Amino acid sequence: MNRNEQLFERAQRTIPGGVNSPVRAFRSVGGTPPFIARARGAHVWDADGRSYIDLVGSWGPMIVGHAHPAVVKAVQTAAADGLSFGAPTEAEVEFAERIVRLLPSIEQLRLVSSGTEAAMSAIRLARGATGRDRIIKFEGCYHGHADSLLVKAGSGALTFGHPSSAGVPADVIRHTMVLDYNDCQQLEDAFGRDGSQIAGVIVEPVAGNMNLVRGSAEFLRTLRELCTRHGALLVFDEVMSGFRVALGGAQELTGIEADIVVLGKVIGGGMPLAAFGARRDVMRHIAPLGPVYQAGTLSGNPVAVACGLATLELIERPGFYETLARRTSQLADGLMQAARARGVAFSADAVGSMFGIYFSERVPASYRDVMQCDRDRFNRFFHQMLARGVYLAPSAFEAGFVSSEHDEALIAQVVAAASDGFDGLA
Ligand code: KE4
Repeated sequence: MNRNEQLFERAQRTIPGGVNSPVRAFRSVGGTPPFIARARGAHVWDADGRSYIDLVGSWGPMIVGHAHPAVVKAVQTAAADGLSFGAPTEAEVEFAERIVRLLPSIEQLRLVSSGTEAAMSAIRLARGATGRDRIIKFEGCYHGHADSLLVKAGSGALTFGHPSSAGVPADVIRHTMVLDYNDCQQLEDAFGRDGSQIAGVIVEPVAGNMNLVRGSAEFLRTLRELCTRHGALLVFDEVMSGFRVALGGAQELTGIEADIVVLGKVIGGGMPLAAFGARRDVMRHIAPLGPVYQAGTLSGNPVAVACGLATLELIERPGFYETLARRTSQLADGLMQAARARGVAFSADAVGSMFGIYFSERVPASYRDVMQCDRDRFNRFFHQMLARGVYLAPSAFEAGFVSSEHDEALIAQVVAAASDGFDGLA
């Protein structure tokens, strides 16, 4: 057994599945996950010393690459002054002011430690601010593992969700309605029927948890109009798309302004830091100002905030997003050309520096489309790429991520590995 296999066997004795987050266990792609020993720039190294071009980027946070010197220095400096105080700090104020400047729809925000916590708090805020209970989410969208959001759709029609996890009582999710992503008619029907009871709608405006699926302009516009008309709050879950698809996130890209924005991943630069924010008239409901309780021992942790601030500093540099988007498009186009040259049914899409790869003739526009993609071929391709030193997300239903450290030579290297990988599929 190699070191990864030894560690995986050992890990499974004391950690469920050997991992601290299920997708890391490689259960959908099979095989043994590399245990990462270190990372720098666009590369990670496993316990056997093998290096990989990393296209997972810790599932999104590492937009400036791993162990960026300026980020590491900021973390080391902050850590040397203490790890946690449970008290306000100047850095949190600076951080909040920067987010408010970059995302005009947010006048105030609250920092938390994970995207799950941010999304959970946003739902509670929508309910508290409107005095209503019902929420709408969409099949294929993931908003962390809070009970009321761990719900998958029943059929595509207007339906009340069924728990997608044991341990979630039916009466916890009876207020959660699950609709089909990008289906405007279902939205019209739901609001037509229950509009006055809907506290909010939570959506990934650019979905990345059913693989990459773009929210259509009509869908997002309809969402915005219906929420406004019925007094429901539109919650953009931008944990993945925030500061990833553009500096202003999906709100900039789509021109649609949300009532509450959920953030995570990039804003923490790889450390436990997430946030939810809104206009002042919404945030005034949050304790200690208002009756919606929300709290956290490590919320706004000074070391995590230092990491986030250093990352936000770097992504504001002129041309950062244009270069990222260009490189990511080069990757998507290169993969499609390689597949086409080998007669492999394959498509790819890129939104900013998020990308999706699909073993299907066309880019999916819905959860149903995604389910038609050839998952087995993806799994075989995944291992072809891993064997050639390219680390893709270990699931056919996840997006990939390019960082500023993925230069054109590395993009070309990934495309070359894919060409061999497509050959290997044949
Ligand atoms: P966390 O609690 O994992 O920080 O964030 C939850 C979350 C909320 N909203 C969106 C849009 C998200 O993508 C996520 C987390 N994304 C997954 C990747 N698909 C994290 C990876 C994992 O679960 O290990």
